[in-house]
Amino acid sequence: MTAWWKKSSVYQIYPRSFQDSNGDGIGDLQGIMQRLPYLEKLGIDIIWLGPIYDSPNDDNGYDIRDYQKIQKEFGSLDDFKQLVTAAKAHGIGIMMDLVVNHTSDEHQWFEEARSSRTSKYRDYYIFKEQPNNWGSFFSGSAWTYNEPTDDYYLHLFSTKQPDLNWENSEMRQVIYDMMKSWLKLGIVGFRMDVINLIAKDERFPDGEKQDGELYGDGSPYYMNLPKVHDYLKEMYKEVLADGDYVTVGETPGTTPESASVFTNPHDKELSMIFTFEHMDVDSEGPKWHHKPLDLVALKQIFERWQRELHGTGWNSLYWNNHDQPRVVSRFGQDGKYRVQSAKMLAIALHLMQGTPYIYQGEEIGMTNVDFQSIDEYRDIETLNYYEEQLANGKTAELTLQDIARKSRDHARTPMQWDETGGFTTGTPWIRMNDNVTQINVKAALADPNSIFYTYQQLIQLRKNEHIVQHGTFELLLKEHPQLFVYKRQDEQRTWLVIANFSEQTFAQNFATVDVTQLTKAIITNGGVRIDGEIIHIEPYGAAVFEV
Ligand code: TEU
Ligand code: CA
Repeated sequence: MTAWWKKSSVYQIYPRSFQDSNGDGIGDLQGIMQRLPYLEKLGIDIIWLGPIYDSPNDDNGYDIRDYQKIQKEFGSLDDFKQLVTAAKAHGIGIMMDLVVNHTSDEHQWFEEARSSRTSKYRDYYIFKEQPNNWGSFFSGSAWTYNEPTDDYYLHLFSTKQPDLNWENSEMRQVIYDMMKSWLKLGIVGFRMDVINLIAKDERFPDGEKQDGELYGDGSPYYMNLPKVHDYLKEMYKEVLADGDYVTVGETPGTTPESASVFTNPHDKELSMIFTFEHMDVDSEGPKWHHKPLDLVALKQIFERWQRELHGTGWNSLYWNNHDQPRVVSRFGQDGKYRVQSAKMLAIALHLMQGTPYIYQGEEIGMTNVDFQSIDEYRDIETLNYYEEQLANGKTAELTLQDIARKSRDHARTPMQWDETGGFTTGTPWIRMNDNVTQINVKAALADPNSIFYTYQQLIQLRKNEHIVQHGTFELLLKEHPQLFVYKRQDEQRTWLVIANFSEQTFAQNFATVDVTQLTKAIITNGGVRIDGEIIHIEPYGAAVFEV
């Protein structure tokens, strides 16, 4: 029997930016409920709900103050229960974000831990007399001095996100109980934030330092350590074993080889993981250092993941999430070819094997934002980077150029529901994209040729077609710098997927495919035409054919 989530498509909601129901400018649970009919129309099976727990919002909910409480801006526990029930009535399951690599520094555990060396919560966190040289993901040292106990605590992310100590079995048990209490409310699973960072090398060695860098790279000592697998197996046994849940681990720095350890069904760790390899393809070193997309490299990455996990584990497929710039602006073209390239990107991704994730607004082709100054940004990673660069003597102008490409805030502006916004009656917590007048849900639903309906079709293909769920993947034209072409094949059928990542036009023939036999496209953006033995591919054209 195929696991149910192998036919499912997931829709990610960033609660702060999806729908405000009470005019305070912040999205909320009642707002999400209002939009369930829209999500049902799109056809998705699962909502991945960004963190909605009580939080001081240093990192928009990824800094949790109380795992058992709903953040008051988002509503109440009753609202949450209502949402789970209402979503179910629309055929949608709720997957919660689980953030257990760290808590907020305002979590009661940490407040007690930092106040006395004899607190029982001391050992829930990681305190050291001397910091090592690790840098934090959000700039600066990964260690902050704690005055009351005259030592330092570890935070791989912001100073307000102290890392939990997974060596502590009592702490682990409390986390497992917390997870069970949410599962009891009827959610279908968890998306686990940086779950491959929870185990640390207990020696806490300095990391290697590049010339000119302030901090060492600690990742070999906290990324994918063997103990992560012990913890995940334990978690599975304690929490997940007696239900048919879906789990996805967010795992930066993971290769296909380690991914099959996380996701093979025998080891009982996770249903699937998020890779970052295809997200790193347009940067050199740190994410801010841009380089142009190398399609050949991107195709190689997809091919490796598709091949390595086929039959051994399970892939997740994504272009966007709340940490990434908008894909149509990044790997597509958000001007003249916006609609065409957004559909092309959707087809290229959704025809591969794995469970696809659609980030809010992707289905209508939302773009990056033309932020005017640093004051318009809200994200802590962005703001810290800006300050750090300026302190290091880089100009504001150059720093803003980096930020304009990669800031996480591109993903976090309000969902564009209609030509006036439709997100809030008040002032949104982060500005709306000016192009809302053209790009919005209302317009998308009214246009039968919109990007929305391509996503709707792709979601149905995923649900219904064995070849999409289980077929093999074979990359064609490996060295072609603009065309992404692959075959899917199962016992019965062969499909050919063609996607043009450029503004160029191609007249292509194939050594291994009899083009004259290709029939009507299964799905297309209209940019591919067959003429005898030649396939004509227009700018950003994409189509899928049965061979
Ligand atoms: O992101 C983890 C992660 O790897 C980030 O550092 C990522 O590299 C960065 O956002 C890219 O710019 C997760 C969450 O998705 C993110 O929103 C949180 O800020 C982070 O964990 C800490 O909880
Ligand atoms: Ca609100």
